[in-house]
Order: sequence, then C-alpha cells, then structure tokens
Amino acid sequence: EHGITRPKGHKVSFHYNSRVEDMHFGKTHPMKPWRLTLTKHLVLGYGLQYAMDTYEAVAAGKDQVRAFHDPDYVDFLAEVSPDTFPALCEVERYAAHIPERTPQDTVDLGPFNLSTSPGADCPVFDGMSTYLFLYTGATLAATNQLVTGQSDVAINWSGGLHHAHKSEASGFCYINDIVLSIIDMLRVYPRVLYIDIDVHHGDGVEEAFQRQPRVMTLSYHRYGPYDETGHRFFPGSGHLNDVGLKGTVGEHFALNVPIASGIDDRQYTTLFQSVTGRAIEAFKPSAIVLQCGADSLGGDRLGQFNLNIKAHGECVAFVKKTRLPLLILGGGGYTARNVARAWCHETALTTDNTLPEKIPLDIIPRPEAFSRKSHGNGLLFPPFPRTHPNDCKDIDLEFMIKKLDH
Ligand code: ZLM
Ligand code: CA
Ligand code: ZN
Repeated sequence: EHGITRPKGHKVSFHYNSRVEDMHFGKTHPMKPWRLTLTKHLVLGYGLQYAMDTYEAVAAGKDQVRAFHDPDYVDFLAEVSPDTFPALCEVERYAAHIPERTPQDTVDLGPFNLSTSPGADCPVFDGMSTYLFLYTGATLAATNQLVTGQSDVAINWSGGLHHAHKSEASGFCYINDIVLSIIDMLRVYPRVLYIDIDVHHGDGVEEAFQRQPRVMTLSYHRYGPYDETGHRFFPGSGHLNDVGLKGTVGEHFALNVPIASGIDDRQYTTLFQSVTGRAIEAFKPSAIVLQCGADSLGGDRLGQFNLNIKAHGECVAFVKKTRLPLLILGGGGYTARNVARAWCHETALTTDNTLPEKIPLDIIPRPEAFSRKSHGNGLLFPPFPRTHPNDCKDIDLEFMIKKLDH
C-alpha cells in the first residue's frame, strides 16, 4: 500500500530516540530539535521504516565521550542544567575553563563557552545532558553497525554537530559525535573521508584530525570577508589555503571549498561532484562520513545558499554510489519544514526508494507544517524565497581542482 521496498544488495540502519524532540535551546534560538519530529513524521508517513532496520538510540557513556573530549568537560556536561550551572561554575576545575571576557562578547560566558544568558550560541537548557548523550549514542550505534559489517549505510539525523572542540562548546554543538565516530572507525578502516555539506565550515572535525593522514576532511561552506559588524560568516575559518597542519603528516589531508552567498543548484552540483570525485580518487577512503547540514538549502533562516532539496540530495546520491560503508548525519538546518523534507528525501534515496511528491498529509500528525501553499506543499519543490544574491558568478573550478593535485 505504501509502495516502499527494501533496497537490494545493501542494508540501511536508522538510529533515533524521540526524547531529543522536547528539547528547547531557548525561545528564539535558531536550533530547534522539533525539526527532528517533523523529519520523523515524514519518514514514518511515507513508510520508510519498512525499507530499513530502525534502532532506538541509547545514551552514550561518559567513557565513550572521553575518547575525544576533556574529562572535566565531560563531567560538566553530564551534570549541568540551569539549576546546577551556578554552583558548578564555582567548582575550581571547571572555573579554570571560564574564557576571559572580550569586548566583542555580548553574553556572559561560563566554563567551556556555555552560558545561561539569553542570546548565547551554546545555552544551558533543561534536559541538555540527556539530549547531548542521546545524539552521541545514536551516532556511535550507527557507527557500530558499519564497523561490524551489519549495515552498509547508517543514518542519524540528530547527529552531525561539527563545531564542538575537545574542551569547548561552539556554534550550537557540545559533543562532537562526528569525531567520536571517526575515532571508532579508525580501529577498523585504514582511511576515512569526512564530507560536510552544512553551510558552515566543519572546523571541529578538521581541527581534531589536523595531524592525522588517515582522515581526510572536506568541507563546503559559506566563506567571505568581514561584514559591517566586524564578523565573518561563522566560524570564520575554512579558507581555500587551509589544507591541514603545516609541517605535520596531516598536511594536505584537509580540503576546504569556501563559497560566496547565493550559490545555485547547477554551480554547487558541478563543484561538489568534481571536487568530491577527485578527493575520493586520490585518497581512496575505506569508509565515508557525510554531514548533511540542511542549512545549505535556499530559504534557510541562517544559511545563505540557494540550493533546492533535489541538489542537496544529489550530493548524498553521489557519495552513496561509491558503495563504501557510509555514515549519514544531520547538522544545521533552521527552516524546519525544509530540513524535514530534505532529510526524508535523503532517507528514501539511500534505500533506493523514490517518494511521491504529494506528502501523505492525511496520516502525518502535523500536516499544517507542510500544507501552506506559500511554502510549497510537495516534498521536493517548495518554492524557496531566493533571499541571497548570487555572489558566485562563475566559480574558479579549475583553480579549486588544482588544489587537489599534490
Ligand atoms: N551571537 N538567540 C551553526 C552555528 C552558528 C557568533 C554572533 C548570538 C546565531 C544566532 C542565539 C535567542 C551548524 C556567531 C551571534 C546572537 C556571537 C550564529 C540565541 C540568533 C540567536 O535569537 C537567537 C536570543 C542565537 C544565535 C542567531 N549564531 C546565528 N549564527 C553563529 C553560530 C551550527 O549549523 O553549523 C551546526 C549545527 N554564531 O555568529 C556570534 C559570533 C553570538
Ligand atoms: Ca560545510
Ligand atoms: Zn550550519
């Protein structure tokens, strides 16, 4: 009746726990875990659960998180809540991590770049520990499916938090589940390629493996000069010349594709396929981690690209064609209805299903999220407001590709 079939020749696992849905970063904070609820509604509404093995995620253990993060930071994350925050700030081993205040700071920062001030990128909110250890647990379970050969593709839309550092939260990211996953993969795979199509630079992952020639990181992101407020587009790193840590064996194992605002489907697809194709050819990865941040879509609240869902999905399809073990993660994405559409479409294409354009509004719990004419009421073709000028003109593709030749 639903017309969904299991893929032939490969197995897909889907990792999720609905408890992440109730989390609130704060009233107007752009990161809304509710987008994961909408994604789930579409995935189940279309019947994609019949094409995959679905697993309820369990929380990661502190010991697992310590494989990358500072032990003090891990303890702090495990204990912190709006109620415990003030007392924890007084504890000496945590207080030592309070950053010095700079004139640019608009909020009071506590240890590890966390804050209870409204307006903070990384707020302390109710249920935060539960949320962090759950999205991490889901990524680690997905990773385990791949390294044990039980699945060929594993998906966790609640993961992909690429900005978190060893002992610091950054840009809505607290635990770097991607780094933890790659550390596990390195026990089994000789080489891991990390690809990041979030509109922001995947700085936390790049930094973690800057000395590691067995991991190549490749990020596509908005990058530009300082604006009127003295800021670059977050996080401000990821220049074309940034190719890994100079003078170490990790040099040349980071690749960055900085992009101006307004890039469209045709330009992005050409760029993505040529650069990714060349990276795969040269690096010969044994497995791939793909961060699918949906803030690179047109009409995103924070992003400045003009991609449609079809082009975003073509990146996933292109990577899947390698038939290498593949971990698919979420990331950014701030216009919830479009995030859900993109990630549902991408779940379908990894299972070799093509979904009808007409969303099954009669069986999903929140049909109003997808039925507004002005927002488009189909799966792939919401008419995005193209709010960002195309500053890309003609991208110097030749130049970017030449960067790969060493
Ligand atoms: N101010 N509230 C992408 C992470 C992007 C740093 C400038 C905070 C916001 C943003 C927070 C409720 C991923 C910066 C911004 C205003 C210093 C960023 C709270 C609106 C709000 O309304 C907001 C009061 C907040 C934060 C906008 N922050 C927009 N952009 C970036 C971080 C994460 O998609 O890559 C992966 C998940 N931060 O630009 C400031 C410099 C803090
Ligand atoms: Ca990126
Ligand atoms: Zn982002």
